[in-house]
Amino acid sequence: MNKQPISVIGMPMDLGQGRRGVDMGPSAIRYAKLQSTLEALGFDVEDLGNIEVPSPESIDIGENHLKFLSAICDVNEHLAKAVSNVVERKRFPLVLGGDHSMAIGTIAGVAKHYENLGLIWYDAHGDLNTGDTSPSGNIHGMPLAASLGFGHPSLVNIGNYSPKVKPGNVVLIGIRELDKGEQEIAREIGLKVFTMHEVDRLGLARVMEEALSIVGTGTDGVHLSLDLDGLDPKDAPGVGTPVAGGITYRESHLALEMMSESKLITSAEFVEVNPILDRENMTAEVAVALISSLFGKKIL
Ligand code: B3U
Ligand code: MN
Ligand code: MN
Repeated sequence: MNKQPISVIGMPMDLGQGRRGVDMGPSAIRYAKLQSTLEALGFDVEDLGNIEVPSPESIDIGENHLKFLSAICDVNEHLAKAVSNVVERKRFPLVLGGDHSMAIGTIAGVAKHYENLGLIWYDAHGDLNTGDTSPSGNIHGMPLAASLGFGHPSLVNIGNYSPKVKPGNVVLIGIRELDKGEQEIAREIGLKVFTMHEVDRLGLARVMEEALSIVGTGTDGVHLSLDLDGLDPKDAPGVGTPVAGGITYRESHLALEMMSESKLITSAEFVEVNPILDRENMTAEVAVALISSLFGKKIL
């Protein structure tokens, strides 16, 4: 078989935001038949189980502008090691979440294996806050900033190195909500942000062509960090912070199909699935459908 084997890791993280239930995201995605779907596409798939994450009720919240900082750092160190092991074994890391603060760990585990990692951030939000700019203190609004080297030193230095990615190797897609501090940092470091304005104006196909050309130039790997709230809440209702006016189900399939055709993607995570807020596991099923497209499912 010439298809790269896949290793699934669950990250039942729900310390990075305020709404309970996103810790059940990995179970919901597995229940939506992730493994058998990928096996039917011809992949060797192993499921490494979940990283252990304490429940928010059992630990101290700590400082209000960086809620659960210490526990989030601990579990992200564990995730980074698990992900790094998968890359060392030449398998494709597919990480299931879990709130988006886990991306700090996933990316820490991946990026040290690449000189120049590209990064696609598919999300309604920029996740570019730091403890100083965040309106909520929720760390799931900070992982892209941390991966770029901005924010609290303990978040920035997960895996003992920083930064994980360079601004010129990053694209954001689907963005429609940015806090003031996030706008400032995005402008300051010249991030390529495809907001919903560009999606509507250019069409998703053109946005993806441009995005893939940016992350595919001068890089030696590309990580996909896909927050299900990047999709429109009508298509993916089971998320903690839905924002109207998002990327549709169909457009998202096209996006993932184009990523598959590009053969650029070397690791991926699908995050923020919250079964408690969902309707009949719809959002987890959307995640599995999109994962199938990423791994080359064709209609004909
Ligand atoms: N930007 C806001 C809201 C938010 C970020 N990410 C999500 N929501 N999912 C914040 O709290 O940083
Ligand atoms: Mn996010
Ligand atoms: Mn989001």
